Amino acid sequence: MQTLEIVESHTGGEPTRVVIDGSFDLSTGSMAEKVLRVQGEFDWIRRSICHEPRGHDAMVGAIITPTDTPDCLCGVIFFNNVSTLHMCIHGTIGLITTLRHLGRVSVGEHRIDTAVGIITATLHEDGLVDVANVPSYLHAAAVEVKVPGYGKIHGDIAWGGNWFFLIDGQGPEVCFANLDALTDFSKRVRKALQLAGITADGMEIDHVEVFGPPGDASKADSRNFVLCPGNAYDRSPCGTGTSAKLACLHASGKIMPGQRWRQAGILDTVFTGALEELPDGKILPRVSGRAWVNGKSTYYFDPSDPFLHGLLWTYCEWGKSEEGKRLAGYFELWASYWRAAPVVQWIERPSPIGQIQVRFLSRARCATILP
Ligand code: PYC
Repeated sequence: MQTLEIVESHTGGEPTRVVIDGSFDLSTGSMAEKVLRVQGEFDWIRRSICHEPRGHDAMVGAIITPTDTPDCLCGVIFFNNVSTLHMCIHGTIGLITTLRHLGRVSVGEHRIDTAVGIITATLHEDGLVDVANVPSYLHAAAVEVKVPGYGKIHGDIAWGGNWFFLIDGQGPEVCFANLDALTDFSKRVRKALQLAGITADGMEIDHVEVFGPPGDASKADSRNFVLCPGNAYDRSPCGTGTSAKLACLHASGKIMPGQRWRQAGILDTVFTGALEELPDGKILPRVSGRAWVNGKSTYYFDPSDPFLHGLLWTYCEWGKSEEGKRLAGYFELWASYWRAAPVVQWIERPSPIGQIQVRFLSRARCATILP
């Protein structure tokens, strides 16, 4: 029977499942080609890890790959409940902590190949991991977007290994009690960006990061809430989001090389950031945090299990228009390719567009829930 070996960890509350063994081969091709293969041929690995019944929406996974890039320990491809991620710092901290747990790395610097470039992770004796990230930068400052229910919101668009829309001091107060309100606000912001056609040079801004004052100013400089692409919130302070924040602070002259920025997340766990200036005006962020290994699993793939690769659970928002219905038709074709059957639900909202939610379940499960 097919199996996957997984080591589990969390970094400041955000989980990472690292695949350490399994029956798949990613030994050839560039990192970009490997990412495409993970998105297609090996998407079952992502779904098995991040979808129910084994996973949940906040789950992040990582596949270790060989790499030809000189001096690199390995390659890594991160993914979440909707797709692959460009980069992930909490996941890198989890990866290095996992490899140390397995006796595969020792204290010191390790270069790692990712979908967006080479990063360097430094493991310290006490378990702290520093990640020197990919070059980061502010793309556009104080971009205005009209958000239904909130009016005009201003945010910065920045790259920190993923694309972020960073909002400071607007929207619901950034505290754990406001999780639902922060999620709703951030989803509306992302939708408004999409509807207004605001992108980062054509790339979707799929993370929204809202900032407020820290709960305890002796421990952090700021607290954030980060909405991830699949609508889960980051339990950690989000390392790529912290990198994007460092780029914005640097662009507005609020932080200098060598200064420290302590970013708390919504659970008040903290990542510490600092930066170097690069000759092209970008910055090189360095983000530090700790992870804890908290499990090890063998996944079994019994062909008679209707959910062996997880519930295929996709959420999309299209206008309730002929175009939307046509796209829903494509989904049905796509689902039949994956031997799943979609349940299409129309959800009416008081917004300029209607929405459809498409849920894919295996045929066996659908038979029991479809009217
Ligand atoms: O820590 O960079 C990060 C991250 C990205 C998405 C979730 N965590």
